[in-house]
This record gives sequence, structure tokens and C-alpha cells, in this order.
Amino acid sequence: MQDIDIATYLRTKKVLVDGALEEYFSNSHSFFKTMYYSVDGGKRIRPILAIASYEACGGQDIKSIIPVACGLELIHTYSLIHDDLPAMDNDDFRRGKASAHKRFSEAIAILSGDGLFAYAFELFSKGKEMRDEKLAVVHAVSEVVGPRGVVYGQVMDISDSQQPYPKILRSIHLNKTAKFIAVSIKVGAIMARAPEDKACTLYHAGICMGMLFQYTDDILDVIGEKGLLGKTPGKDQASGKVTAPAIYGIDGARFRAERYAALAKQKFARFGSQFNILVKITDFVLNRSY
Ligand code: GRG
Repeated sequence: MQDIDIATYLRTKKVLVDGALEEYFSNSHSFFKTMYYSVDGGKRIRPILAIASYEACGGQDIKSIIPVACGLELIHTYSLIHDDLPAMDNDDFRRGKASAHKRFSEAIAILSGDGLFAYAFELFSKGKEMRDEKLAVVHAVSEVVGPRGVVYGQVMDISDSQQPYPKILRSIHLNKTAKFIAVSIKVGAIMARAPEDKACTLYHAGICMGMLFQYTDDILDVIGEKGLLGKTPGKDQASGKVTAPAIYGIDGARFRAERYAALAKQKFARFGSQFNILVKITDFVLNRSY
């Protein structure tokens, strides 16, 4: 594991997640096909983090983490569909294709999000084994994607009254993005039956990685390549949103991204060489171009 090439690792785990997602959306009625349109095409960072953390914490049964990892991706996809709606960011383009409301209709896009959200919790709680761990997963995820996390971050993000202050930027990034990345790492630890304090420390390392993730997202919005990004670049900048480059400039944002990366890597490295993969994923996030 120590010397694994990160590109190979990400590709292999993505294939695993993509295969499972395909299965979860097959053999059902046609609305599953509609929802799958939006699910198809992401980088799968959150499920990959859950699997990486599960394995690093000594988890042996990959089959037990897969539904949990995929559930995270469904909630993430839900947030993207709703983020693109005309009432929110009004984006026509997502994951390299028409966003859900453009491909179908606004009503169907809203319902796709609703369906994915519920289906995620069906996946989290699937099966009779490991009930305590699954309940802990449901608790941890629901806590950070609702009004104490992603939903609150989005409320701040779309609010016209936001001022470009570092404190506000930090709160938006923390709630909208970092907590979800962090909980993806935490659920891997929970499913591997890691001690609670370890899951908690990993969550905090994940917060640093999540802040880094949103910093690189903000930077790519300004300097990213259209074809690579899979969404409309320049949109956040043009809409006057509170972003890292808007407050610190590109160089300042990059400097802070590097600082978050260093912090995250330091925290992962403390757990020993099994966590090298999370150190490498942190570097991937720092240097990503998509
Ligand atoms: C459904 C949890 C939930 C909340 C509803 C709409 C909304 C409230 C929140 C939007 C939150 C949002 C879109 C945050 C941005 C996070 C982010 C950096 C997205 C891009 O993630 P990538 O790069 O995308 O992982 P891919 O397409 O690769 O999966």
C-alpha cells in the first residue's frame, strides 16, 4: 500500500464505486435512470475517501463500506443538482453535460435530488449486520449535511448580504464543503470499528482536507480549463460570490491551500504508514486540475 501510485489508486477505486452505483440504479423503474443521469460522471472523491479511510483503519470487508461510500455520492449529487437550479446558482452545465433541470425539467431535477437523498439513507442502513455502526454513520452524515452543515453553508453562499470577509469565507467553506469531506473519512473509520477518538481526529484532518478542497475549487473556477472542469468556469467570480481568490487573490489563496494541505497531511501521518494513501489524496486535491 505504501508506494501505490495515486492515479492508479484513484482510478481503481473509482471503477469499484462506479460499478456499484450502476448496480444500485439498474433493474428499477425509469425514474432511477433519470436520477442516474446526474449520478454518472463525478470524480467520486467522497466515496474514495470513505474506502481509503476504512482500509487504513484496518477494515477487511470491502463489501460493508461500498453501500455507505455510494450513499455519500448520492447526497453529494443531490447537492449538485439543487445547487444548479435556477433558484440557486442557475448553472446549465454539470459533470460535462447539461445539468438536470436543463436535461429534464426543474420539477424533475428537484425530485431527483429528493429521491437521491432518501435512497442514500436506504443504502447506509442496508443489511442486518453492523447495525450500531450503520446507525452511527446515519447520525454522523445527517448531522453535517443538514442545517448544521451543507444546507447552512449553501444558505450563506447564496445570501446577497454576504460580505467578503475571511471569517465569512471560512464559515461558508467549512459548512458547504469541508464537513462533508471530513465525514466521508469519518464513516470509513466508523465502519472499520476504529476507536471513537481516532474517528474524531480523522474528522478534524478531513476538515483541513475539505477546506483545501474548496480552496482548489475556488481557484479552478478562476484559472481552470473549461473542458476539464465539467462545469461553467468563472461563474463564482462573475457572480461576486465570497471566494478565496476574491479575498486573497490567486497567490494568497494558493498559499492558504498549501497550508491546509500541510496541516491535513501532518494529522494523517501521525497515524502511521497505513495512512499514506490519505496523505497522497491530500496532495492530489492540492494539485488537481479538475
Ligand atoms: C443536499 C446536502 C444537500 C444540501 C442542499 C444545494 C445545497 C443544499 C448545497 C450545495 C453545496 C455544494 C454544491 C457545495 C459545493 C461542493 C463542491 C466543491 C462541489 C464539487 O465537488 P466535486 O469536485 O464534483 O467533487 P464531482 O462532480 O467530481 O463529484
